[in-house]
Amino acid sequence: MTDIEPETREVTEEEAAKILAAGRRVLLGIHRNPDGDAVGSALGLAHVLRGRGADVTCLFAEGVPEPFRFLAGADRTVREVPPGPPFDLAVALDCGDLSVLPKAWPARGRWEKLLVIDHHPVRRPFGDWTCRDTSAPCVGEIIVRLADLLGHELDRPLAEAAYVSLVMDTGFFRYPSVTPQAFRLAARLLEAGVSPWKVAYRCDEDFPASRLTMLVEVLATLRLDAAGTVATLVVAPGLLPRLGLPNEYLENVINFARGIRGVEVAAQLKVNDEGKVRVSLRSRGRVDVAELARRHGGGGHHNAAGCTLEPPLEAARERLIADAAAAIAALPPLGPGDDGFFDAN
Ligand SMILES: [Mn+2]
Repeated sequence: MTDIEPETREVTEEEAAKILAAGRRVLLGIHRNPDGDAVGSALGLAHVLRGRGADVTCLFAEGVPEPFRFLAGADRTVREVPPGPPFDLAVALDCGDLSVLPKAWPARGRWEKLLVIDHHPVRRPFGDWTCRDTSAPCVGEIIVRLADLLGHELDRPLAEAAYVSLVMDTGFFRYPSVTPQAFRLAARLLEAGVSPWKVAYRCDEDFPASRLTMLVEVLATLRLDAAGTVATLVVAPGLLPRLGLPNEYLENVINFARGIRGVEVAAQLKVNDEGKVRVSLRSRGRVDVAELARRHGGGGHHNAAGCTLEPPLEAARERLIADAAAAIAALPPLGPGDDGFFDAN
């Protein structure tokens, strides 16, 4: 899909709710390499719209990642859009850029209007309308507010989906994106029947043994550069298929690299299905890795971002290390008594 919409109009949540309320045949889509927020926000919104009688197609081109398959509606997603009349409304969730939509996303013509619901700071908004709250820790939070506006009672299927969004995008309430409002939302979700241990267990503590084999192999690729301020990890080509392990189990492995004392920027590189080098970036807080990612056509948040580089992998690694080292060198020096801890959203 190449039809970027320069005429994107920012809409309020009230307007977005009206747009959603008018949708009869609705297509929901999420970004590639879907994470818990993408999955939770899409399944939560699908549940709300179906409750209103809309005909909802939930496009998960890569299927539902194993840890999130317990969510209601996970079994009603499709990998490609079935033939049929055009959708009157398409909704893209948790997508900061057009390029993160999957290849299976249909071109305009299969849908009439596109609403983007997102929380990423962006440079190139797309779609006919965007409903964006960069202060929301997850898109799931926006979905709950939209459900409130639509008069949908916060029931357990919606609450569980939103809770998955919330915990997965905040690292279980770790990150600076966590606000008092996020905890108020969490309280409402628990009151609606969410079991925090069930979600933590399904999402984080229920994996095949081969995940640990993968961890051993990936962590063995650790390289520290720029006086120990840049850490890189590489996922060897073919590693995951060899172990029979889906992509989602790579999630958060990079945090081990970021956690090394002295590291400001961590990067994890992996050759994707198209032969490009997919890079995940994490910052301890002083460096804006979203800015680093944008330089290579990617994007994300201050502390967590991603981009795609040309192969070969080792050359991409060197380029990234040089970029990250330059960004770190440009940081203002630490003041006396400053240990470098930085709390930025
Ligand atoms: Mn998100």
